[in-house]
Amino acid sequence: NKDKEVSQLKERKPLSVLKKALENAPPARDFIGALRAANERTGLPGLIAEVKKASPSRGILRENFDPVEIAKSYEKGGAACLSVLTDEKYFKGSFENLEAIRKAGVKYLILDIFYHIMPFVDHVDDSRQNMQCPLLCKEFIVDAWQLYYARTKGADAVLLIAAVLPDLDIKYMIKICKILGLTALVEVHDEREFDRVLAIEGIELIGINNRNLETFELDISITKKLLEGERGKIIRERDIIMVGESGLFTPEDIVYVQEAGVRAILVGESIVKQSDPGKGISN
Ligand code: IGP
Repeated sequence: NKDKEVSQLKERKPLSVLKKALENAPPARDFIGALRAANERTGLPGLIAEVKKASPSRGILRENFDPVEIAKSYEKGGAACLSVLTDEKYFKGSFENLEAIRKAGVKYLILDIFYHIMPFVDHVDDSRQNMQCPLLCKEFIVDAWQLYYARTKGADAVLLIAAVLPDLDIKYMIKICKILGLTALVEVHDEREFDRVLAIEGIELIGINNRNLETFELDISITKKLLEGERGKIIRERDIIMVGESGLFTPEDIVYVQEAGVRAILVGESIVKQSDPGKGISN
């Protein structure tokens, strides 16, 4: 099964080649810092906006799918971070999309107007206009090679799914993430997974997926259920940032998970379907 999951990475460059490529790479961006800052600034959960073309449960979500346009629109609309599906098999994503978004420039209207009326002011277009949002690589990660690979493609954070990874693997991958400067978003769906993850040292960011990855059943009360009582207390004591993931559509849904204790949310379907995805954020 593991082999099946990673077979999409048809050609695996040797680790030494990836390490070499990372020697001169700029440092990863601060994913958690961006979420905290957005949460403090707005009083609402920081938004991780997902660039998602399709899903196994919903089929094609957007016909004219231009990942870079969607990403720019999200950033302008106020997203704190972006999540980019790279899994091809189930979500029709790709690492090319991740790389393209990392390299894309955002045109800031105000700057454009400023340089238009003051053309004699020195400016370097491209570096100044790179997108700022840290990027989460949304992939089924089952081995450390994928962490290095994600980092060479521009990821600042990766998803580690407790349902598919034994504790030892999570611990090991978290160590590698720290070495690479990557943030790990560790995803859980039930009490058992949550307790396993809470027992691991060095966890800073945990996502509660409201969708069961096997049955696709969706229930946002899972976020609330998992954060009640003792577990919620541990989270607050350790200042772990919780992310409410999946099935969030209305302002009421967002208030609901915020009151349950999340300081960030991960939203795909409801915004990627809008004709203007960035505007979808404020609606
Ligand atoms: C986004 P939604 O319901 O807003 O489109 O969900 C995100 O939570 C979802 O894509 C997701 C996911 C995952 C996909 C969360 N965890 C793990 C694949 C694998």
